[in-house]
Amino acid sequence: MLTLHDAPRCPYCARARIVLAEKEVPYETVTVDLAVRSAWLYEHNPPGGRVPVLEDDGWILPESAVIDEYLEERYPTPPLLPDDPAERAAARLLVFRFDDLGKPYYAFRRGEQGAAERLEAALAALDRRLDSMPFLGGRSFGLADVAYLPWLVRLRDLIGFPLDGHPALAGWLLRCAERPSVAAEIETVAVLAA
Ligand SMILES: N[C@@H](CCC(=O)N[C@@H](CS)C(=O)NCC(=O)O)C(=O)O
Repeated sequence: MLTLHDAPRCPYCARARIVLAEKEVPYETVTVDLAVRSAWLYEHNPPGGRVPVLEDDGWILPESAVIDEYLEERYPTPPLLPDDPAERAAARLLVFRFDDLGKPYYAFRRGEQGAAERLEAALAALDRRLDSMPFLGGRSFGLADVAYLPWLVRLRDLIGFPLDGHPALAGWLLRCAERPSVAAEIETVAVLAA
């Protein structure tokens, strides 16, 4: 049995939750209070004791992007990376470059000057990409979408950041929301927003 050390408000944990739901893998959840993290977490994911952490039969894996790749290989059905090597690489590149969105997102959350403009620019880059393809990773939903969705859902539903200027991105969010895995995450965020 898998165990996910998880925090509902953590978007990195959401990456793992969405992949586990896509693959319909049963797992147990250890809900972590981010303000009071256990010695276990610091010991097994030093130095910060961050979540998510996945346990698979006693074997321990941190880092959301690595967890998602592990789940993809361990549970290949349904596939969340394209068959074509070049398309797979393009999807991985997008995950690898997540900080292009993450940095301005967290700068905006911290209220840094100029962060809203930098965040708009990052959203515009995603919007341009989605002008020519239905999903961030290409023709079908996959790990690249999972890598970005939790932040976009929080921007839209928790922070109220307008996405009106990015119609392809807003459409992609609606398209992804049709999937039970993403709908569940939207529900998690709605509870946080309530
Ligand atoms: N690079 C890590 C980042 C995980 C992360 O920053 N998690 C946050 C919660 S959203 C955390 O545990 N923060 C606690 C802290 O940094 O003190 C990943 O992708 O899993």
